[in-house]
Amino acid sequence: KLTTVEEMEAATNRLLETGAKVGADAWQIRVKNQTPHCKFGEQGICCRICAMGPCRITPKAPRGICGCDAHGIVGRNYLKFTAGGAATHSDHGREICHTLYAADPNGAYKVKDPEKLIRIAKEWGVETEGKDIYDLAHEMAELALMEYGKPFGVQRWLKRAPEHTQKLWHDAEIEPRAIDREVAASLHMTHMGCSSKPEALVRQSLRAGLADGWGGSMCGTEFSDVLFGTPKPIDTEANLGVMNAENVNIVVHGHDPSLSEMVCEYADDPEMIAYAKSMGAKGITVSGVCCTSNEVAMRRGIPMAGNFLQQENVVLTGACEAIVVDVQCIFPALGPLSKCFHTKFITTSPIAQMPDSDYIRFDVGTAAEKAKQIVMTACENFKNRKPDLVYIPDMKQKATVGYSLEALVKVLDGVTNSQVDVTGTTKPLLECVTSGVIRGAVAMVGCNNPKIRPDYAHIEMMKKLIANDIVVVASGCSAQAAAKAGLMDKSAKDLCGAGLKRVCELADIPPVLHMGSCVDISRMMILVSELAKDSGLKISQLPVVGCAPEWMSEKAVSIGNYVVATGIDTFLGVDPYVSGSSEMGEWLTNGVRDWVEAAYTVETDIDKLCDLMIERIEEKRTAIGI
Ligand code: BF8
Ligand code: SF4
Repeated sequence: KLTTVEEMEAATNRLLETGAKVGADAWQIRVKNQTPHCKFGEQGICCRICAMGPCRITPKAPRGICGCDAHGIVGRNYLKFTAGGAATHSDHGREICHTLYAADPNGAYKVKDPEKLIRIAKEWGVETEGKDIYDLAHEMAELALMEYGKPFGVQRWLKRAPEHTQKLWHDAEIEPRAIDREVAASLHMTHMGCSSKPEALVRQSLRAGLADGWGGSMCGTEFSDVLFGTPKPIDTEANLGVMNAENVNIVVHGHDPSLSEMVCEYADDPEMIAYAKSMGAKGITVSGVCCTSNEVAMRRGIPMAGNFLQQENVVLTGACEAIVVDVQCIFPALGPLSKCFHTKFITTSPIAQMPDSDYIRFDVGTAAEKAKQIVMTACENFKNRKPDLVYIPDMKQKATVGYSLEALVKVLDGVTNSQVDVTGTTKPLLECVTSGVIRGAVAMVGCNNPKIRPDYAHIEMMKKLIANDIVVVASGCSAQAAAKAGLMDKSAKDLCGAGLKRVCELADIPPVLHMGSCVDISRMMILVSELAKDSGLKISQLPVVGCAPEWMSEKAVSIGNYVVATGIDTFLGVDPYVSGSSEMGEWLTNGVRDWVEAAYTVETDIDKLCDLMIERIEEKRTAIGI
């Protein structure tokens, strides 16, 4: 039985009652104070990039002081939005490269997947024969770091794309060069007195997005796998019920697995468990929030406490000894909120420093000792719990997660009826699609946003898609919404159409496949590239679409741009502040198709959005005669 959004909301309301008792603020309250939002901001027609402004576009004032019109202002804002996201994902990827550079057989960080490292090294033309694996790791890390600032050439990873796609990128002049260069060029273009032509701003948005998805994020994903292991299917659980009232609860939140992996490692250490017991607890439970949760769930089976808009709920249980964060998507609200409870809000990164937190600076050199310090701090905090404030909603679902591309190819080998040797490729999946057993695939990604009933869009759309024999691959907070509902439990096959149900049974998989965190959308880009190469079709011809129904972050805009630029039609449930410019709307929903064979659809009615995706998938099937 699925957990419904209504049940999740009832649990949240019960937690908000605890919050009210201790005078806690909550996003549900703040959103009311912020509504209605500023109309200029919503439409993207406010400019404050120079000190002659801010300028706002109205019928009486159709141009800013410099003469820029609504299209230029909306376009610049959109490019800045993208650049913020590309910088963020890519900097996360860079941190992973630095961790790889510091990998040491006797240190905190080891190479857990040497085969994958060697595979990538060969792909990059690096000599591997007779080389010590750690020497190779350091050499590869340095090469990857050079991708961020190299003066000449384009991203190495682009070669993974089908030739046709590479040609489209080349012809449209959107092949990403050095990752940092695309971010810097975007900020240069949006400076006062540079670009105000929508076409140019959209083109650079695609390019900066590609620098993320086919650059920084791909570094993040691939080298995280090398360091921490390539995910394989693993069982876990999801929703607040994974927290344990009798244990020390440590919640890891953020994105970079360098921190969370170490915290998990030490929380599992017998010495630390004994320490927790000495403090009166029965043990230690680590659970996760947001993408860091996806990372450790996929590699260790660490349970998922919740997604983005559930982060405050973790503290509201009154049973969280420490919420340990690194970077991105962390509410500053956690500071004051933790002060209403005994919870320690532990920040660890110079990139994300917040008031009312305990700052335990974490770096690669001191990772082990800092992780131990964090776990001990949490244990020592157990005695400060206020028992009358403890309430953990009894709500969780089983989930099987960990479908990296490598794992996915392996499980689908079991599905093929073909006589030809197709194992180790995407051909079994293609066979299911061409025969119509599966109609197509949707990549469901992205956040929660109070503008959409939280998790509702993710869950309802997924239910409808799988009932229509459309397989769903999910990442980020969308994946967690699915897991919380029960859609990543293998028994969810009973909600599928007959074809998809059969595939789930044969391959022993759930119908919604967990592909990881948001940087792992790079895995999806490789998957579609392989599907295109194995089928001889263009990526844009595959019956595959992308969807971010509840997105909120700059990263999501960057993702949208690289997904579209890779040839995949992308459906958004929240407008990216472009409604103030008809020209920008036209470029994003239509014009870009001439360059990359795909475009955006924005539709805030979730039912309609889902129907549009199903229609698009069927249109694509018809077009290739399947
Ligand atoms: O990178 S889905 S709320 S956690 S931005 Fe953030 Fe959005 Fe969640 Fe991960 Ni992605
Ligand atoms: Fe106004 Fe132009 Fe300055 Fe923007 S760049 S704030 S539109 S004067």
